[in-house]
Amino acid sequence: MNYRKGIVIRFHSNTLTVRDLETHTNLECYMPGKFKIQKIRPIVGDYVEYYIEENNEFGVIKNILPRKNELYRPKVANVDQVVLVTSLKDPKVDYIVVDKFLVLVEKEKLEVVIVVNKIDLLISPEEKKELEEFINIYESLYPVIPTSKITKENIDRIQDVLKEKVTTLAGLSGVGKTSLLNMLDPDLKLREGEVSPKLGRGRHTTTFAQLLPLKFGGFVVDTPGFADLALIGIDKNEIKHYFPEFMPFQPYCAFSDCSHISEPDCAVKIAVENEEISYMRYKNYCAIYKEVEQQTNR
Ligand SMILES: Nc1nc2c(ncn2[C@@H]2O[C@H](COP(=O)(O)OP(=O)(O)OP(=O)(O)O)[C@@H](O)[C@H]2O)c(=O)[nH]1
Ligand SMILES: [Mg+2]
Ligand SMILES: [Zn+2]
Repeated sequence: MNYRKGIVIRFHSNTLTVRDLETHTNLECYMPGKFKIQKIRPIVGDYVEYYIEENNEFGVIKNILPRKNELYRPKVANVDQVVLVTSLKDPKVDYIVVDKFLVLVEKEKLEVVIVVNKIDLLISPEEKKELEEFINIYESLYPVIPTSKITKENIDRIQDVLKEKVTTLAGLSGVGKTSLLNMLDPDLKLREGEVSPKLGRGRHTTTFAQLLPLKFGGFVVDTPGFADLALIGIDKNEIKHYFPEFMPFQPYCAFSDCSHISEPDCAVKIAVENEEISYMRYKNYCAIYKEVEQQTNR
């Protein structure tokens, strides 16, 4: 039997859509009962071996190949990177939301690229300064790409980032994730939402996860936006490891298990005072630490 290789891009009630890795065409496949018995269920992003039944236009899943990784929200396998989309106006995304998200991404050991969208809305000197500050804080840690749907700034750079990779888009509702994809590949014709003026945030326009094949190669998951992020399954003592800028200073703290919160002779706190670590990031670290601590004590 000659098996073909494909990637699961979508689910239906009884079948799943598999995109063949060689022909780049889609085929509806079903799973033989044994997968359910073994409790293995393919998820979007899974690489599968399948065959086409004789006289049948359907495919049959033969084997699910081992996963490189598995994201839970959205449920996707084999993700190469996460693109975190954010904005400084309409909606004004709080830095702590960005930092919470980065903690989760670091925990999963995923590559991340930060996109600051809607920069066309930043007109006043204060707004422009805020963008500058944002870039200053984050670009030493992660790639940061400022973009706009209106001016089309840096859209080519986003394309380079997404090309030939499996990417999950993430970010608060209304920051323009879907808009960015429509700009990159108008054939996708995804539904964009309006930011509700009352709430100053979007309306969760995108509601289900599927892998979208990009015309220039690669796949992207256009995740529904979230309103806030819950830090579930995280220990307060591991959070410091997800702030990469703390690493060079950590060995010089007086206590080897220093949490950098209230211990004396903390090299991280000294680095914050000397402006070698961003005060904003440190403040958010403390807030995230306390939030997780409260959760666990409840
Ligand atoms: N001014 C401006 N508006 C934008 C930009 N990008 C997107 N928008 C608008 O912002 C609104 C929300 O955009 P979406 O692309 O639906 O946002 P989303 O992140 O996909 O939202 P969810 O699907 O709810 O998570 C739409 O009205 C877009 O037209 C931009 O760069 N500048
Ligand atoms: Mg969307
Ligand atoms: Zn310390």
